[in-house]
Amino acid sequence: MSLNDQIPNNVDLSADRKLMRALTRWQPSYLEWWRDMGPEGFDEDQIWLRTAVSVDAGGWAHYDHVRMSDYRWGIFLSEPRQEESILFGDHQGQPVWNEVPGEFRGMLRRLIVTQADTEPASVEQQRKLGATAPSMYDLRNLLQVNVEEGRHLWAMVHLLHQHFGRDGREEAESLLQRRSGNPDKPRILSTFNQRTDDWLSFFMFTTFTDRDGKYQLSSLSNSGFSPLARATRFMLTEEAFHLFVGESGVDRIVRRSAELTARDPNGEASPQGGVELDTIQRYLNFWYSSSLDLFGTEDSGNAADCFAASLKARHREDRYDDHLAMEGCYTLEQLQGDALGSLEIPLRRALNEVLRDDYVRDCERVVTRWNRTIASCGLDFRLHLPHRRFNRVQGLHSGQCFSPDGQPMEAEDFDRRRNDWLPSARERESVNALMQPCYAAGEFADWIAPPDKGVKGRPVDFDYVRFSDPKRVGSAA
Ligand code: BYC
Ligand code: FE
Ligand code: FE
Repeated sequence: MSLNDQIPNNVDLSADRKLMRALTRWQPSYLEWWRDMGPEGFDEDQIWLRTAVSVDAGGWAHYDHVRMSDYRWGIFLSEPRQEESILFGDHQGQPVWNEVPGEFRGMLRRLIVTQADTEPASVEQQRKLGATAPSMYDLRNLLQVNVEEGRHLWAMVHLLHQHFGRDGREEAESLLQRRSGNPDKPRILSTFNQRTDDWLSFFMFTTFTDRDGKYQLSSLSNSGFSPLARATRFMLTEEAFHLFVGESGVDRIVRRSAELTARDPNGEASPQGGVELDTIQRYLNFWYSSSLDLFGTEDSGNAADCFAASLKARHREDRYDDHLAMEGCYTLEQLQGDALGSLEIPLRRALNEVLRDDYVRDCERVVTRWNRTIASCGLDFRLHLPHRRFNRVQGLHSGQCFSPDGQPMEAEDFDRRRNDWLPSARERESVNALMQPCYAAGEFADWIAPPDKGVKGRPVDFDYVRFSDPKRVGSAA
């Protein structure tokens, strides 16, 4: 089979011999990485997966049972918009670029590599989760997310190979060499070196960290560099599912915890085999604060430069009247001495924070939905987002201690309260102890409620996974 057949694409791959050659060389390394670092233990099983086969709004994905080891990752760019001109920044109004502008080569490469690096990182973080899937439905969703993050890596590597020559090929190799959490060759961004060993972490990650992905991709989707804009626009259509997995996954845990809490004589979920609502809050605090770090520094020259270069816009840049962002200031709150003070910076330097503002609002909506579920079980307990200063390790508020409501505090006081606000090692162990596989069609682990409906019109008890070894169904192997 030729590479062109192996890689579904709409970039006329077969016509570009040089690109074909580069990708043909990279593909074996990718497959080796996938075998070593991709989802563990399901190579021979048939999973009901969607595969991107075109960019048609109506039917871009094909759903079928696929043997994991036969999965094919495609390369797709959204169709160009007609008569496209650059929407924002110093090059506003000029025709979009189809080639890399020489003066922005370094900046663009850095953006693409940073984006690319997160994709395999997340697959590595999720490598072992299949062994403890709470259901066949959830196992299928995990593997769906994994193959799509793999495809996102392909999308970025395609850009590196096509537009960055030898540097691009070297970067593409390095993307397969770094490893999440490895102190010698870590992934680039902080959150992507954290462990996601349990399904509560996985659902928090897909809620909060994939949502950073949505906002970063959204701001790249108007890039003046058209191939990046078109690649990220198509990635966003897949991202929606990852966010659904996270938001609905946490919601189902919350529902079960609330039901068990309401039923328990002492109002606790854990004696009933569930996750405590307090524990869910602490996991939320951890993943949300870590994901806030992914937006970079509040006062950022990089962000200003990328916007000026018309490479990285704001979320839904088309909403704005002024696409230059030269006028106006942004006021940041910052610790000055012992007290909070304000700091005014030019709008362009504040664009990381502007993007974070949109993200925070979106997260608030999600938490409101989870709280509705708790209320429907008759409990007064409510989840909430911690303040954006809480537990930050990047930017203006890093290296300082703030309570979840954003008040400055002494490091010793923070350490004393740490286990009230963030999951302790013991708490992680107790969550991990709940994680036992439940692989029979239509059955679910006790700590999570079933979903309302199945995938793409299929019932909840559909055989989303056909195990090559039928003994695995129902076994706690
Ligand atoms: N950890 O001005 P600064 C996704 C670095 S997620 C470590 O603050 P800038 C996905 C920064 O790189 C979306 N380092 O930052 C989700 C810089 O280093 P250098 C991923 C960090 O550049 C789930 C230095 O600190 N996409 O797709 O304005 C599953 C100071 O720079 C961190 C993107 O991120 C951190 N948290 O903004 C799968 C889009 N934060 O270069 C996938 C591309 C900052 O001086 N990336 N640093 O050595 C960007 O737009 C920007 O690089 C960032 C940072 C927004 C990340
Ligand atoms: Fe992705
Ligand atoms: Fe994602």
